[in-house]
Amino acid sequence: MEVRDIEALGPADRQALFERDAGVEAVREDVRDIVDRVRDEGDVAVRDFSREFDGVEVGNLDVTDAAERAHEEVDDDLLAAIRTAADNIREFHERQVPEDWRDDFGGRELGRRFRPLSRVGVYVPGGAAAYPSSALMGIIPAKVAGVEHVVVATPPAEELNPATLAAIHEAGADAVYSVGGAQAVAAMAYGTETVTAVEKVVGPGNRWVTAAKAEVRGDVEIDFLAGPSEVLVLADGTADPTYVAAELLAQAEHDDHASVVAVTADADLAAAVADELDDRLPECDRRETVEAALANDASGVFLARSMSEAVLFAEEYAAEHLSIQADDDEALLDRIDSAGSVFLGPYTPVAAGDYASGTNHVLPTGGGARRFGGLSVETFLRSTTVQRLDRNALDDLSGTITTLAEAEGLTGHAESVRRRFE
Ligand code: HSO
Ligand code: ZN
Repeated sequence: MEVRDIEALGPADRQALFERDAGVEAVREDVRDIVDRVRDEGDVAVRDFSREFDGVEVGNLDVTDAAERAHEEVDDDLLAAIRTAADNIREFHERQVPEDWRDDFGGRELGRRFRPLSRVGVYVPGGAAAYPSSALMGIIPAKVAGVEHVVVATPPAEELNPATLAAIHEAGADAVYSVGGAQAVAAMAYGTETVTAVEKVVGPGNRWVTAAKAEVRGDVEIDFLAGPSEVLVLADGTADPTYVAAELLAQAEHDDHASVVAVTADADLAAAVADELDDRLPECDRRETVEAALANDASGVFLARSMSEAVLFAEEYAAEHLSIQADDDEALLDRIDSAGSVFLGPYTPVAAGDYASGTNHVLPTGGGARRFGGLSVETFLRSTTVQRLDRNALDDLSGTITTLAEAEGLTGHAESVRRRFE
C-alpha cells in the first residue's frame, strides 16, 4: 500500500475523504415502492418481500418465542460472553439517565423532566452480517431509558441465527419479528396486522434499511442514517505499526465500502503501517472485502507535515471511530471535536467498543459526527419543561411579556398577563 502525502491531496481527493455518504440514493426509489406497499398492504406485502429478497417463505412473523428458546439452547460460552457484554453496556448506559430537575430562578420555578418513548423498533442486521452485538447496542439503551415496548425486526432465514436471537432475548426485547430490509423498517413505522407500530425506529443496517429510515422519517422518528464502518487512527512515532494496521484491517472486514485510515507525521511509522497492511492482507479471512475497503477513495495511510496537520485531518474526517495511538493522546484529544467514539492508548482496540467495554457501537458515519452523537439513552427519551411563577415574578416580567406580545400583534397574550393583576 502506498503512503499518501496530505500536502499533495487535491480537491477531488479531499471530497472523497471528507464527504463520504451512506450510498442510499441509488436505492431510494425502489425503497419508496417497498415502503408504500407495506404501509398499504401490511403482512401480505411483508411476506411477499421476504420471499422475493430473502428467498424465505415466512411462517409466523412473530418469533418472540423462538428468541427465548434460542437463549435457553445457546452454548454456555456464548451466553456468558453475551451476558458480560450486556452487563457492561447496561452499566455504562445507566450512567446516562438524566435526572429530572427544578430550580428557583428568583420566583420562577423552572425545570425539566424526562420520559421514555412508549414503543420503539430496533433493527438488528442478520443474514450475511448477523450481529448479535448490535442487538445489545440497540435494545439495552431503550430498556435503560424505560421504554415499555421494544420491538425488534431481524431478517428471516431458513434458520434464524441463534446467537442473534439469544442476544435479542438477553437484552430484553418485548417482541421479535422475522422481517428484514426496507420492509422491516416500514412494518415498524406503520404497523401491520402482526407488527406493532412504533414511535421511533433505530439501528444500523444495509443501504436498503438506511434508505427506508430516510423514507419514513417524519412519519416516525429515527436515530440517524448510518453507513459502512469507519476508523481513523491518529498516531505518532511511538505507536506500534502492527496495532495501527490491526485497527484498519478489523473495520475493513465489515464492508467493501468501509473506510479505514491511518494518519501520522512520522514517515517511518507510515511506511511500517503500509508494509504491515500488505503483509497481513493475504491472511485475512475476509480478504476480498478487506482489500476492497483498503482500496476505497476514503481509505489509506496518510503522511502529514506535522502532528497539527494530522489532527486537522482527523477533525475534518470526523470518523465514526477515532483511535489515538500517541505519546500524549490526551493533548491530541483536546484538539478534536468531531468523532463518534474515541479509543485511547495501545490497549483500547475499537473491537472493545464494538462488543463489550460498554460504550455504544451505533455511531455517526460519513462525517455525521460533526453534527450529532451515537445511540444513547437520550435517543429514547423526550423532555418536557415545567414552570411555576409566583405573583411577584410575573409582576416583574409582565412589562417584558406585554411589550413583546404587542410587538407581535398578539394582544390576547398581553391581556392574559394583565388579567392576573386586575
Ligand atoms: N464496528 C461496527 C460494529 C460492529 N463491529 C459489530 C463488530 N460487530 C460499527 O461500526
Ligand atoms: Zn466493528
